[in-house]
Amino acid sequence: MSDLAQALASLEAAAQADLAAALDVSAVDAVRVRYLGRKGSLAAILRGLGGLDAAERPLAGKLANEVKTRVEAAIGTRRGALVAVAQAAALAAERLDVTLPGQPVAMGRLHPSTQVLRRICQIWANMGFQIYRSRDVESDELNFELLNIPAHHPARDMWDTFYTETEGVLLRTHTSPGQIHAMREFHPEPIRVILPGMCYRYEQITARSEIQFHQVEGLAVGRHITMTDLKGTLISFAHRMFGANRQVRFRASYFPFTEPSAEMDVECLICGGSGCGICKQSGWLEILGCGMVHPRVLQNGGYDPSVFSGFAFGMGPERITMLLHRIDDIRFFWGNDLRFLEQF
Ligand code: 2NL
Repeated sequence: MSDLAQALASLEAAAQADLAAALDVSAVDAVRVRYLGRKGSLAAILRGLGGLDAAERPLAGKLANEVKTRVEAAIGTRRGALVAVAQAAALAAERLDVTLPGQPVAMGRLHPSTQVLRRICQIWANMGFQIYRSRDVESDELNFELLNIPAHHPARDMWDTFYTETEGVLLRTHTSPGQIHAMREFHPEPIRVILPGMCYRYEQITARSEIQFHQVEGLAVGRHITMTDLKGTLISFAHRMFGANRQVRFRASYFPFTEPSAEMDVECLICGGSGCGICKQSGWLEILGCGMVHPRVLQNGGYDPSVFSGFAFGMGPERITMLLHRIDDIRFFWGNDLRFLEQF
């Protein structure tokens, strides 16, 4: 019996010494296996219990269990201390330096034609025009007929059209059908609206023409609106958009929905009027089309043309963007080439 007590005492002492020498968690786990494991020292001692007298066995078992509990507790304490040391070391080693410069976030930007579109709309909003939005899918009636462009009329050739498989439903070729919606919504009140939006034309894609592009159209309807209102308002727009000293001229033109019709040019932004490749030596750049709203179109919008008159205009922000930034190919706009887009 005293042999057994002796063996247990020296096991406990050896385990304590090994624990003190264990410098990391895996060394502690090795101590547990060595002394308390199935093939460990304690198990070997317990196997020797069989040779004791039956009377001595309970006391021997009690002694062995006490030693096991103490060694178990010592392992737990040592293990906890080493885990804490390892955590403290990791915290110190991996400390976050909040003063390091951050990873820059890749910033997006607005598409160049969106930037110009918004500038145009801002100028018109400042001049008292309300922004009106309208659908991209339209009826033949609104896109053409109510704008004084009947079927089979030669003027239809001005707009190559994407038709849907539904009879009479198409992609708008200009934002003008939205102007009819606006007139029908607000008549007989006078209106000043600006209509930005995407338009679609069934065309060969080249450096100068795309199958989709934006248009910004404007419309003013009221009593006693005359051609001088049209000219004064559009000249004011041109001065705000291209500079207060820029010369402006109007040339007679034709649109089915206006009479009379005109085109407005500004002095070339590149050469200032002396003539260059951009303005084809003319000194002028065509910026927009305009005119006095045709009486039939006024009527289709719900206004009495003997009381009301109005002017309208339309411009292409992509074309204006090309002139402002000297972009020589319209296909860049929807080509999604970052080398192009990141320049703006
Ligand atoms: C161009 C020419 C223009 C209009 C658009 C318009 C709309 C209604 C009535 C009368 Cl509802 N006119 N719009 C008028 C003249 C010219 O656009 O070349 N745009 C890029």
